Amino acid sequence: MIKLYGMGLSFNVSKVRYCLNYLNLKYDWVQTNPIAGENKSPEFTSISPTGKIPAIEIDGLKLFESNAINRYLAATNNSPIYPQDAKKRALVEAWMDYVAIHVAHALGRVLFNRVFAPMTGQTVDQESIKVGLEFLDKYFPILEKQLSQNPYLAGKEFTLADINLLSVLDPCELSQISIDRYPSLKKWRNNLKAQPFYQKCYKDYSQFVQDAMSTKAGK
Ligand SMILES: N[C@@H](CCC(=O)N[C@@H](CS)C(=O)NCC(=O)O)C(=O)O
Repeated sequence: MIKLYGMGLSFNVSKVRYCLNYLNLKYDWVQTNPIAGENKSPEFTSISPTGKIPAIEIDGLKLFESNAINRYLAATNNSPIYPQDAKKRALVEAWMDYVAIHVAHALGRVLFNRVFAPMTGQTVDQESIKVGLEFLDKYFPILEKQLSQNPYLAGKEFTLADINLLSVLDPCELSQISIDRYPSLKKWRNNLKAQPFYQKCYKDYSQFVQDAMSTKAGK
């Protein structure tokens, strides 16, 4: 049985859960909460040397980094969401990288300072919020253009790149980030949010936060 380590508040964990669901793979979800320091234990760092969630144990392999995990899951299941064709695969990789390196980083600034810092009593950095929003104002139009010309991020087919972006956008409402100005992006998102792989595991992100605050465990 696959073991997935992480907690619902992490959009990187959601990313892996969406992929597992899409591929119809069953897994045990081992709740691991960085807010409670559970990512520092020797047991966990033997699986994820960076101490970051998500991590996974599968077929004797201990793997971390959400995109690497999803690539492994899709590749070992011969799924077209990670195409075999080198050119198609390269485009999927390019959009995965763009989302993970640029979009997620900018959104993470806003999420951290508007949600996690107040939740955990850390200093809120207003400048970081401003910079994050400025970057998103540059990145969202690029995603909008791509999705106005293609049904999916990497082209005609649904791929890992879509799972990547979908999960990264999950905290938008909670972080007061609106994508209303981007109709193609919004339509693409609403369409995917209605799919079974998403519906099966998505619990409204704000509910995760409320749970975290009420239990103080963040699970
Ligand atoms: N690039 C990593 C990012 C993982 C990440 O930042 N995880 C956060 C939660 S979303 C975490 O574990 N933070 C705790 C820490 O860094 O100590 C991935 O895609 O898996």
